[in-house]
Amino acid sequence: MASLEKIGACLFKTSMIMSTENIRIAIQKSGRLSEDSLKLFKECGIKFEAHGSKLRSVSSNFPIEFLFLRDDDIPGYVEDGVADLGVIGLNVLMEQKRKVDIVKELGFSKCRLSLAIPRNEVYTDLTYFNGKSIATSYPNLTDAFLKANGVKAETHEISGSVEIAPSIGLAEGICDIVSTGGTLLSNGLKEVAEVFQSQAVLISNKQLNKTKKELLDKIIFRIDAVQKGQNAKYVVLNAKEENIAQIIALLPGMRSPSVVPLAEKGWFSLHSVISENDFWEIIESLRLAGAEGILVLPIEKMIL
Ligand code: PRT
Ligand code: ZN
Repeated sequence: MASLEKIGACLFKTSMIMSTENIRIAIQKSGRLSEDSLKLFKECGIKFEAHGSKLRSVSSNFPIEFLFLRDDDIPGYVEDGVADLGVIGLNVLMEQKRKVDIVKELGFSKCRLSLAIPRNEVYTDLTYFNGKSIATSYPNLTDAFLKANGVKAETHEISGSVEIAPSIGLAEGICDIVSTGGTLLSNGLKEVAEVFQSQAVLISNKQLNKTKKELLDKIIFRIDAVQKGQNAKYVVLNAKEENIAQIIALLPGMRSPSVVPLAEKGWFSLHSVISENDFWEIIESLRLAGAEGILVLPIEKMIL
């Protein structure tokens, strides 16, 4: 039979677990932000279930609870405190003008809000839009842009399929989200001016308590590590001793590269971390400087 002490200790532990405060984060249930949002938190080492009709999921290894919502509802829920955090496109956030903090740019779902007109129209500059009608799902961002540029146009808010507005005579131009430009092209339109650049951002309620602020700091720390790892590559190469100094001078490592002697006398292996872009720029110089057997490996996480 279990002793009273053991039962007491057990109850104490249970109440500790129950009193742990979860931070609540709203992410898009299904759409262009969903997959990358799920991937990001999984790469941050946060375990949770997200499938099918699930609207809510509690992590098994981090005090966080996920709410799966329509993207348009996320800024409002974060402003009201129903959720503490949210992942949302900057375009939706700025259009809604909600009072929340943007705590991190997440670097995915990149797109732009642009003005577009029928392809056969002659476009000179923004004055083209004076006196014209523009269909958009982003009337606030569009009006602010037109006003800032001294253009007097009429915006018509429509909620979807904005790109067909000119062909059905609803408006003379549109202001819509563009990513590859394929949708504009297939609707006989051309992009003429960029209004706003967007990407997914992590937003936070303005009044997080101390515990939730600490949890947010932990989440940001993990996201930073994932993001740094994504931009960096681990490079391993071999070189003769006499070429080491010149090769090191080419490698912008975290501190200085590690130089490890190889079994063959006079040869060394160099290990360093560089950004992928830097690597492509210096690859030729590395080879000319005598680097051989160059390996480029992905980095999962990077903590500086
Ligand atoms: O159902 P729910 O309300 O949650 O989602 P939604 O349908 O409102 O949004 P969703 O999933 O389409 O987009 C979510 C967010 O992804 C947007 O708010 C943007 O921040 C971002 N994003 C990135 C995009 C695009 N790329 C994009 N290409 N949002 C929309 N588009 C659409 C655009 O409206 C146009 O119809 O794709 C078309 C243009 O794409 P291209 O590649 O042909 O130029
Ligand atoms: Zn939406």
